[in-house]
Amino acid sequence: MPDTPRDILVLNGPNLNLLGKRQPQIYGHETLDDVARLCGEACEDGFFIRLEQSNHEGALIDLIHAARETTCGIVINPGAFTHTSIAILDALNTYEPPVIEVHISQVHKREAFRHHSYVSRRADGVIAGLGLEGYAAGVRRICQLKRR
Ligand code: DHK
Repeated sequence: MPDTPRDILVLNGPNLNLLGKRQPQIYGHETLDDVARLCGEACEDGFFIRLEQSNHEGALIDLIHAARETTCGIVINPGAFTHTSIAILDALNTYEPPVIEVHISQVHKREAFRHHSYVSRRADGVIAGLGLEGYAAGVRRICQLKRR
């Protein structure tokens, strides 16, 4: 019997590699390294953070597939693929453990095309507008669900 996975995948989509440099009035001045630090701090003992980012839809799907047997939850900010990608939704539908969807900005206060999320049809929780704290909240939620 293999050990139960204790890794949490924190998965970031397109343009989030530029966090801290990109439209800081919307996304803030903190970087993806800060996301990693905050998630590490939020992670309970016995759980581990694996942070990934890609600008490519297929690469994100491959990372979700690879996470199926090796992680106990995904915190995902799909970036703009949130609003366009049935393929990422389908990949998440192959994944059994908890999925928490995070948006740094409050997408519902923004353009109408950001109000719809394909990923929300699968997500067990959705967080928007809390800045980077949303990632930490997602990690805390997965630890809570998996320790039950
Ligand atoms: C990030 C993006 O890159 C946008 O395309 C989304 C999301 C919002 C965020 O708030 O983190 O619309």
